[in-house]
Amino acid sequence: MSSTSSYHLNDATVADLTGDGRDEIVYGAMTVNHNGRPLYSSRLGHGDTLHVSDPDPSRPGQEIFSTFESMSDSGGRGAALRDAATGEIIWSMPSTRDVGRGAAGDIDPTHPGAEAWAVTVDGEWNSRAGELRAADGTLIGTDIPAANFMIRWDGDLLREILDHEFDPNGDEPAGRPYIAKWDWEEREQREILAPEGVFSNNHTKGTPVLRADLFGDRREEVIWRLEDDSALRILTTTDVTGHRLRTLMHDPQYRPAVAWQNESHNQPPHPGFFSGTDMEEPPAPDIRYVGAPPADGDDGLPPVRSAARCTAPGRPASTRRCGSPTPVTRSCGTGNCPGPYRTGST
Ligand SMILES: [Ca+2]
Ligand SMILES: [Ca+2]
Ligand SMILES: [Ca+2]
Ligand SMILES: [Ca+2]
Repeated sequence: MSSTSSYHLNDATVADLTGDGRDEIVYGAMTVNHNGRPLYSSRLGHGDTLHVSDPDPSRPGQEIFSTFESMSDSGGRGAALRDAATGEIIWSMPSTRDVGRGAAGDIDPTHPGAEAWAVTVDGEWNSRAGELRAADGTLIGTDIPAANFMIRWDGDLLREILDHEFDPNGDEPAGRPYIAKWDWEEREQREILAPEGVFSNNHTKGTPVLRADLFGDRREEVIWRLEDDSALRILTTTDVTGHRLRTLMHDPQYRPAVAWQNESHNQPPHPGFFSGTDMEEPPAPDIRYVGAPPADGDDGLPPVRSAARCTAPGRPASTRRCGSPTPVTRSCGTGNCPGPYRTGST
């Protein structure tokens, strides 16, 4: 771990990046494999933001968008998108300073996949100057939305901006939160909700108490504290939607993300699939309660999520997938498992 330990971040994400059904931990530039050993280090150094999901569904697997603090460590990269399983840098945003804010989510339906943006110009927490790039790295513009936090709020599948107004020199003890949409034609954000009576947390980060799909309709509720700290208030959207998905809390990557959302430098939770305009319906998650008996035909092992599928003799083509960039030895029925997936038991 010595080669990777100096490249931590202020945030960590739990996700199965290798497709073997076992979670890795992304701790900034350092990614730890499910067995506790380093998977790789991107060697891009420390940074303040981390977004792990599938922002580019045209590329296999997940990608990681993060920003960086030391330009000497990152080689002059203020932010980068990298392959989550290997650390390969796909594209990056140049900068000359600590880039403390960045985000990635689908905010522009005219570009496939999610967009990513960061405060690469002046590094200020509330800057609207930086780079906004499409998932393939195309530079869309240098006007950016707020880069603190995001939410799934209204009826469409795009991501909304969750941020706050904050005057560090004023009398007000905390930030005034708001939700906004990115106007991709005018290239500016427009507020759609500015709730009265509540404050945000965390100084210039301005995060809510929690933001998650609590009520199960794939949109996200947001919890803020009352101005006098006497109670919490849960707000939910009233917008009608024609887009129907399972609750995000059934996604094995999103659910723990709700738990780590408030760890250190808060980050918004992401699912393990692309979420946005023209998204494919995510497959039903293969989950069960701890201690529950296995279902018929279930070998009791975790599902494997990658390219190849396991087609054991005497058994229909399964939705359980067998390929993995990392060789693993696991039971696969009675055989015929391609690639690194080997017949046998652990
Ligand atoms: Ca894994
Ligand atoms: Ca991808
Ligand atoms: Ca997009
Ligand atoms: Ca939306």
